[in-house]
Amino acid sequence: GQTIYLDDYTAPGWLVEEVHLTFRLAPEATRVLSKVRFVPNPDAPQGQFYLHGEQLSLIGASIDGTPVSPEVTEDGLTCDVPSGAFTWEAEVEIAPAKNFALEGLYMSNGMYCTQCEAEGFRKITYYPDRPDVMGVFTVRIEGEAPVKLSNGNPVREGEGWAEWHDPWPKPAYLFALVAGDLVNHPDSFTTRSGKDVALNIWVRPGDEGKCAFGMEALKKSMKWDEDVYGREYDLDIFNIVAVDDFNMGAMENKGLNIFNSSCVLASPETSTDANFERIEAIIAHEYFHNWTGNRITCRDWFQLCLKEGLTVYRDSQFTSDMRSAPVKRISDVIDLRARQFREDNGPLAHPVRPESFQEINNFYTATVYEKGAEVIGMLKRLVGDEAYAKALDLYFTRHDGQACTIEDWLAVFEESTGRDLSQFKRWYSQAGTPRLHVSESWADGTFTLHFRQETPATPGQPDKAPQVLPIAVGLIGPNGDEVQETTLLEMTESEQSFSFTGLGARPVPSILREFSAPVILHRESDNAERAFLLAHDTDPYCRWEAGRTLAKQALMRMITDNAEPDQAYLGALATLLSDETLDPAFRALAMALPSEDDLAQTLFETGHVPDPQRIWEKRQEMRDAMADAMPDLLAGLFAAHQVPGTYQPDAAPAAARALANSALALLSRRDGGERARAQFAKADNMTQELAALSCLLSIDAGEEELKTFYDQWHDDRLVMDKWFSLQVAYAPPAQVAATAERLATHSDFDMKNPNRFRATFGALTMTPAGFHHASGAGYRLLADWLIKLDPLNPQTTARMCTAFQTWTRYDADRQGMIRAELERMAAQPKLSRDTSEMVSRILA
Ligand code: HT7
Ligand code: ZN
Repeated sequence: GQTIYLDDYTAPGWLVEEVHLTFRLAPEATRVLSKVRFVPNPDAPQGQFYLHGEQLSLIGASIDGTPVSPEVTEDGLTCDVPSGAFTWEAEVEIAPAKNFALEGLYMSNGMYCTQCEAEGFRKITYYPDRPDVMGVFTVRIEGEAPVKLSNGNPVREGEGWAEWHDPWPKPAYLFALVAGDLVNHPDSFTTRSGKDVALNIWVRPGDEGKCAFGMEALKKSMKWDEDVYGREYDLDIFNIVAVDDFNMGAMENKGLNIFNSSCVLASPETSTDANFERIEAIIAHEYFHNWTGNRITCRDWFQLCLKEGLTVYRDSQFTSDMRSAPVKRISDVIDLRARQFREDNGPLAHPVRPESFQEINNFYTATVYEKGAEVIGMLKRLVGDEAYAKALDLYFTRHDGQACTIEDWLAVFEESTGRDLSQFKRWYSQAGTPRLHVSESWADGTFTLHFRQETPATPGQPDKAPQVLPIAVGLIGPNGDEVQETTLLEMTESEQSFSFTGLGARPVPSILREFSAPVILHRESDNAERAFLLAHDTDPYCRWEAGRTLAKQALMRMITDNAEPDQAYLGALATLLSDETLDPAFRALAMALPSEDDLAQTLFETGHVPDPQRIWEKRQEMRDAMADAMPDLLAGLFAAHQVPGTYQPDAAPAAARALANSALALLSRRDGGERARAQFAKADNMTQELAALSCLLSIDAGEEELKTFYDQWHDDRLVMDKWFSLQVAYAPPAQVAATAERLATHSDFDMKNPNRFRATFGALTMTPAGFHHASGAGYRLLADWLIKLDPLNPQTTARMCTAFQTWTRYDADRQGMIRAELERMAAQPKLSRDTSEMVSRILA
């Protein structure tokens, strides 16, 4: 494949003033007529006129009304054009019903919809499909579908047609069209300057009862963005559409957000607490893009983190404000380590701003999104809240309507704070997770922390320079009182020491409070000290981290030395769980053991070869030990956190359910599933029903309930996704691959639906002892299905290849088997660019 480099960026020769599109919709032969006013870019040489276009049949084209015969290739066309402004017209034909890649214009359950980010618009018509070309779009939709939607405001409509006009210039990736038999859940919002905005969530008939929660989330997001960032909505209407067949979570098209139905439809009966929280966050995320992404967009796709890192950061602030800030922070750290650190530690590591790619769709990654958000969090920590607000105001006023770069972003911070951010900028260019080593010394009332940072080599980056690390630190005295409240240390050198003077006794340091930088902290410590921090630290993240480290050390000793479950850990955990002053959600998080994948990585980094089966067994043994060590406490927690009355998805009842269900999972290991069976039988909401069913399946006792669940929910596609993944996730390791294989033959399995494919095969890859089973059946099955999916849906196929990214951790046999599967995939004659890039990067 051809590699594209950030350094090769050149400005577009031609800019777009206006675009008029007419769609004559038909499943097999949609006609798209385009009329585009091009003007020469005064700041760049014009060069050869080029329009992107893929999988289009060109019917005809003209310039200023005169027919032309462009030179058409597989990925675009060139044409001789006048030297001044001109009007380009073209007619193309496309077949949305045959588009299973879910990019461009496609059909989902009889409904037309589009997905254009990153480079999908070129599958709709010939156009300069790059984000730095922004035009004003007017769209006419012709067809039988009763509902026809596009970006911006509705202009006119008649029998069989509708017209939309978006006054805000936008790049083609934000274009959207939806047409189908849809019903809406309407509402409205009055902006702070008094403008009324019509709000709609459009869904398939039958789903209208699942829109209310999403609508509330939207209104909360609109209000929050006004209150916290001073950003108001800028059109008369805001539409959200739920689509069943979708490659990702949702898409922020201007004024017409399109959502994977799993990320917007919610009801107590069919959605879990986790689903509700995720839906609220994604609605907020897409809405926030209206300013960070749409009004200010990216100059080129290398700048993706400019909009994604900032918008993830904004949605995490929103969730912290709506729910519990400490719980959100700890959950984000868990996710970051599970996804981004995993990426950073392997062959797919890349900088937050990549410098080259073959297929941009492969760079919608945890590094661009989640590490990109961490970088913004660090910047805010370093400059302070007030300076951050000032810099953001400057960013919005200076760059409104522009396509920007990370340089533009950092410049507003440099100018508004007077800080030199040249070293900080390494966070955008250097891949890999810094390791931060810390040791301490104590003399004459002075406590000194000695830090050393190093970042391991990553693909293409053998040597790393020191980064700016904001390290939030507090000190706890021997009696458990905080003797130094949180202070921010700014580390810039490879090695650096910081002293605290005038202390009466040697304190215990609480380091990296709130997880102030995305690093891996290495510090010699012992169980007594960790238990002390778990009991006394005032910072919830550090407190949770002390517990996690205790658990991890205990599990590591069980795996490497055959040690018994650590009583010190079990005792400290019991003390924490009994503390009724602590948020139940925090306690539920503290009860969760480090994941199998986390343990595998730590084993690998400490010179061991991880054995997935043994890791699984030892985690099970620890869970049995937890159940045995505190049966009364668990029973008490379970009983005390039952939530009476009507189900509400809010943080407080959800937290109680989380704690009760964590207790239930352990209790079920010893009560034969009695409590879980009772909970399943009487559950009136999906959180309780699913938790109970999971408990039963995990003790190999849920056959009956699984059938009941199927009978109850076989008509609900989102609940059926849960039915598919549960069975794979809770199968005994030796049965995991066989279960996924069997489910793929079920009449409800549909490989064309990414949610269903992920429910089945994503669950396989996220069940390490099953996926990495010594037989190799997991590897073979995944490769078989990725090979089948690739010709239909390259994006989802490529994304799921990441299951193999940790392969070099494992033993020679497993490595050999994985390599063979990757090579088998690579050898497929027509492998997509997406999958081919991923496979070759993983193998490199
Ligand atoms: N900006 C969007 C990213 C995206 C996407 C969404 C749906 C389908 C395909 C897609 N490719 C890229 C989603 C977001 O970050 O908000
Ligand atoms: Zn986004």
